[in-house]
Amino acid sequence: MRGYKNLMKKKPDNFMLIGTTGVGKSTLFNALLNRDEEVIKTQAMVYHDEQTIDTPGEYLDNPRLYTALISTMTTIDTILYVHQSNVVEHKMPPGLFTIYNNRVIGVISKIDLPDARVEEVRELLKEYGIIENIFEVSALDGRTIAKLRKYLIERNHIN
Ligand SMILES: Nc1nc2c(ncn2[C@@H]2O[C@H](COP(=O)(O)OP(=O)(O)OP(=O)(O)O)[C@@H](O)[C@H]2O)c(=O)[nH]1
Ligand SMILES: [Mg+2]
Repeated sequence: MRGYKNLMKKKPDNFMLIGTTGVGKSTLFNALLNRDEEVIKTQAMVYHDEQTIDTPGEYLDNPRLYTALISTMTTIDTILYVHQSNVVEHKMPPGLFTIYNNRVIGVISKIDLPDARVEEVRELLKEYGIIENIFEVSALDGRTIAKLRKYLIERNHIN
């Protein structure tokens, strides 16, 4: 029990969220960091405590804005790539996540959606080179977020 309480006090750090518009990045960001804030559309990079960064979906949707993502990657350890569970078409620029030595974690979001295609999205993530380290989350199920949160807090002790 004490271990659990300590974990709840700690916050994950040193990560950035990347994903196309509306996939649930900011909702996840707030849940991971226990931020009790209303989610509004992200218009610019949002920096929070200890190098935690939320990014606008447009930065991935628009190739002219990749440079903003890429320069931010140099400042953090872990990329959380968020992909919505019911979307199976998306063209990711090859190698975007492997430019630097970032750890990359895949997050399949909104798994509560009735038309979720989680296994197909897993296959897609594999094509992007994300094979292990895939988490399935729903903002409606705190346990799914807690699992990812725990992993992020403990990850530096795993490797
Ligand atoms: N059903 C469902 N809806 C969710 C979930 N997570 C987020 N949403 C909804 O999806 C919409 C977009 O969520 P955001 O967190 O703003 O998405 P975002 O990726 O930050 O979007 P941008 O800032 O525009 O890039 C909101 O209406 C959220 O309430 C989820 O797990 N399940
Ligand atoms: Mg957002």
